Amino acid sequence: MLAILAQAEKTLFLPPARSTMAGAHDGLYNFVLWMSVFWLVLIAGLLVYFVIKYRRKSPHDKPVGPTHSTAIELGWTLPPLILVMIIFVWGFRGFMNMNQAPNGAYQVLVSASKWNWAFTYGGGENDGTLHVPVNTPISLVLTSTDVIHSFYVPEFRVKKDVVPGRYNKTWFQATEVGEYNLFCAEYCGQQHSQMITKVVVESQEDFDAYLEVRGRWWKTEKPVDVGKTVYKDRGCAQCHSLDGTAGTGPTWKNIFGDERKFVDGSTRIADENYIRDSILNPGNEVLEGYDNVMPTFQGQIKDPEITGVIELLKSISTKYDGKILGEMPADPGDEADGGSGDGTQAQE
Ligand code: HEC
Ligand SMILES: [Cu+2]
Repeated sequence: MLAILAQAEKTLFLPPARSTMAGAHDGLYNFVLWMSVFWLVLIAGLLVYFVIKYRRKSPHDKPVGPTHSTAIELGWTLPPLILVMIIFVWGFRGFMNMNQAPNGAYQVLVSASKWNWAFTYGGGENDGTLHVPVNTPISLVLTSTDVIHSFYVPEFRVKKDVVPGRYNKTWFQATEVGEYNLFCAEYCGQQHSQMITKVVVESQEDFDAYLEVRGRWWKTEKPVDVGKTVYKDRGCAQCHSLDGTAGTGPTWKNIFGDERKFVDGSTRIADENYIRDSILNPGNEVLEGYDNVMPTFQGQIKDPEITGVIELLKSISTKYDGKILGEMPADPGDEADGGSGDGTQAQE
């Protein structure tokens, strides 16, 4: 959190404007701000001036009541009316523009859940950070799997609620290559403040290359590393630790091969299918001592990613003594045990 604050460009007013919408947004904001300052100074100044000028100077000083003045009444009615109409028309046009993506905008599906973001692109590629090409209108279709979240990128001046059971829409067009913070701007539970990811704005070529890799990234990594990437990028790390520390969810250390106990009293050995079920239907078997708060990853996570998580869990469990996919041939020089962690159990 502090690191994010420190790296933000320091400015008294709005963060740097990095989308096509930001200019109009800031123009209206500054107009309202400076107009308010103008009236505040004028009115407060007149107030002080009148208090001094018309103060009661002696006990016999009796005020004369005000009389009617059409000119003054029109003077305090018409200019405010005109100013408010200017703000209304200006704001309404901006609002319509923010809600109407241009034709042909590139569409990204945004799925929010406690407490991470998932982005799905046209070819079914998905990721936990949002990549977009620069100078291209991006239309977002947003939905939530649990509670209300809100998609917020300050530099783009885009904020849209993400509501379960419906699709909200918004759009933006980034104007500069770079990385920007994406926040959840709707309090959504314990780890709301950690629900942060990045928007990576890149050239069209870099974006195409990114999508190409993203469509098959698990083929280029060992399953255990795929598992580690899933752990980080899909937000599993928000609730699960790898080192034995308990969090919102159980640690992943030493669960593979263990007998798990559920709130209804039943038990099950944590094998491959158990892990798969836990990820796709987390509500079916809720572990004893934990709340049923894990979001489902059905439709978001691909089979090779689940395999990756399974291999990762094997690699950090002393209760598992078998092979780890892709690990054995990878360390021929290492006399250890293929990564099961304690060096006593692998007998392959
Ligand atoms: C919001 C917190 C949260 C997030 C995010 C989360 N989980 Fe969980 N997870 C839990 C909780 C709580 C439990 C225990 C309750 C239950 O069984 O549903 C659990 C249980 C599990 C279990 C069973 C563990 C055991 O000890 O038997 C697995 C496997 C699992 N999660 C995998 C994942 C994966 C993979 C991800 C990321 C793709 C993930 N979880 C993301 C909270 C979370
Ligand atoms: Cu949220």
